[in-house]
Amino acid sequence: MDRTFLMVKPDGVQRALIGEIISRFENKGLKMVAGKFERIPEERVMRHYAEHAAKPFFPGLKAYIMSGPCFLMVWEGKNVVAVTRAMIGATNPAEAAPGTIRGDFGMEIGMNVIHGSDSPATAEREIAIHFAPEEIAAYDRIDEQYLYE
Ligand code: D4T
Repeated sequence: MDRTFLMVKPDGVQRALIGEIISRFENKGLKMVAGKFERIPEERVMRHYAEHAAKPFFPGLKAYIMSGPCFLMVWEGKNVVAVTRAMIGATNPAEAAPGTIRGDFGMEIGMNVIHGSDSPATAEREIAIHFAPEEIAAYDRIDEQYLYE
């Protein structure tokens, strides 16, 4: 089954949105297979956002991600990367469609509540940065026969 890396960012944690966000993905039919609550160490923030390291917004992005604990997760499901990106919405919450997580819960690009991997290759890279293989617990959900044809 496909996997993705999702993370409730420090604003989402402080605004007590972890439960709401998990519920949306659970209700959709996706399956959480790993989760942990932590302040992400600088070294992993740098690896995670390596592609943005030279960009002008990077210092602010790094300070924001390290400003408090995040909730990091691995989720499974058919086409989970595309499905979760659609549920998360546009990068800028001001432009994100209503009904998406950023559209419903955010105001500005620098506080956009949640991260989701943007491709299967990115997902594999990000999962490897944040989780050891033994932290990921594969299991069957009892409703899977009514979620997938
Ligand atoms: P993430 O990676 O956080 O899920 O966001 P996206 O995949 O939707 O967007 P991104 O990689 O282009 O941006 C990463 C991160 O940087 C912040 N950001 C981005 C910002 O603060 N200012 C900006 O101008 C941009 C482009 C928001 C998300």
